[in-house]
Amino acid sequence: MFRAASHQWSGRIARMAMSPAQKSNGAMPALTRGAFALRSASSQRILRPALCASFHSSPYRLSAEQANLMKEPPVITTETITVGGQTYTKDAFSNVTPTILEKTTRQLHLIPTHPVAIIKDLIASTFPDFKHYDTFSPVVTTKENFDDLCFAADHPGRAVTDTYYLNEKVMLRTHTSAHQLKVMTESDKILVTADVYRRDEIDASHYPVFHQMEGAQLFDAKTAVEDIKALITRDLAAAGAASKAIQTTDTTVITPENPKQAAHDEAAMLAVADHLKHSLNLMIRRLFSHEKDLQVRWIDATFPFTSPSWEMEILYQGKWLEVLGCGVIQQDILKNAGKPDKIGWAFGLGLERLALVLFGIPDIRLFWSQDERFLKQFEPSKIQKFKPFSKYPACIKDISFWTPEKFHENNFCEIVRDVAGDIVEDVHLIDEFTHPKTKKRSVCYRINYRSMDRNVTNAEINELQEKLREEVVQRMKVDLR
Ligand code: FA5
Ligand code: MG
Repeated sequence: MFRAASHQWSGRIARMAMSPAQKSNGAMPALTRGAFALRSASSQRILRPALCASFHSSPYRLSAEQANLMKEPPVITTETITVGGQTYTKDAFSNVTPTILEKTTRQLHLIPTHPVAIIKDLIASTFPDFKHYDTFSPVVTTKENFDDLCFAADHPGRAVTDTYYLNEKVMLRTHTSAHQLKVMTESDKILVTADVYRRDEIDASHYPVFHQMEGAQLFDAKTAVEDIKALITRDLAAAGAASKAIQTTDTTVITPENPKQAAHDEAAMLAVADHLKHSLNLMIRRLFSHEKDLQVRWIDATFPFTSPSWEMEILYQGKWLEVLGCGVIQQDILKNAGKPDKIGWAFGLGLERLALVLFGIPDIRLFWSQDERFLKQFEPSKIQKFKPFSKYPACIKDISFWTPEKFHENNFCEIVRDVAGDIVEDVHLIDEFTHPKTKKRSVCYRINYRSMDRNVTNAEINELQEKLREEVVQRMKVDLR
């Protein structure tokens, strides 16, 4: 299975950092490859409005009209990409594909009967006095997604292998944190829900488009300790309905690897960290109030925009499933938001990951199903366990090739996705070796084809596999074995 996990943005991941500039990868999708030749002075230009109309009170907030524009089919030409009523000039960074852009029109978190929206509402109800934004455009600048959040220039998250770029300066957000700075200037208690996009691996809990909810709460740095004590006491008194059957383990300690920030008073930071974990534990207890024997644990993490940082994991089907990342906000971000005298926490959680557990949905692809047997099972504000429709047989195919010099698994995955879409259940690396003489590396990937809603025929899959073999040769310039 692909285990690059570069989006975990964690210090635990020892992957070489490469910026897109360093790593202008040769294996770009067919529709964008031509863009390399088209790079010119004009490619520096970004955000050329195609439909100027009434958009602009805030570039961050979609008006009702803009939300409707998100539903218009995006258009990719050899020179431009039009999405959400805006046209962007392509350049060497442009790697977003039609399959992915089409997803920007779906807005699952805004469909009240969809599990992603149901879970969004349930979580939001546990943060009742937070200001909730859920209609921000998925198109953001690299400044918003990375620079404003203290990402180093060579952070792996910026690589074209990991992120969908419209062009050098404009991209599909990879996390809801891209809106943190802006919304924190507006309020001290915020939630942001949105669709996010990542070039990632393919399996039952990873999908290139998913939904996150961001939360943040700020306190006056001087009175944080007392204020938080009062808040926690109040919450615990009111927490009667939350499940006590959940077993939560937290063995994390503040260490130099996951440190307090120099700008912070220790007592205030510890109070904020306490309130953060308390709020998220309470949210989980409320959300899973009917669940028996749920096991939850806290582990250390690293994010450029928080310190100390943690992740929460839930034991699901015998494995620890990471559901959220969080931490104490970097003080520089609060300074830039015009709030230097505050201290605060932030979290970002994966809505599908929680929905997998809550609704018992076995595969993340199902969230994108248009099949009524899926969609008709859910009602607003209600948690009901998913009733699987019959599991259709899998069809397994292997593909082996000599890797090119700049091979990245995410590029291969992208081609699989483009050719076969949601019919692919997962992709595993099952074999690799390096030729002793030529030093060339050979890989063998196993592709598990299985439709969620119908039987697939061997002939149909053979055709897809053949197409995949052709595309892999053409786009990645590899030799098949
Ligand atoms: C982030 O995205 C941080 N922005 C979270 C954060 C916010 C940290 C604020 C601190 C403060 P991460 O890459 O770990 O972190 O993703 C957060 C969550 O998104 C994960 O815990 C997981 O639940 C979900 N997630 C990540 N990748 C995928 C994927 N490919 N498919 C589905 N869910 C995913
Ligand atoms: Mg993570």
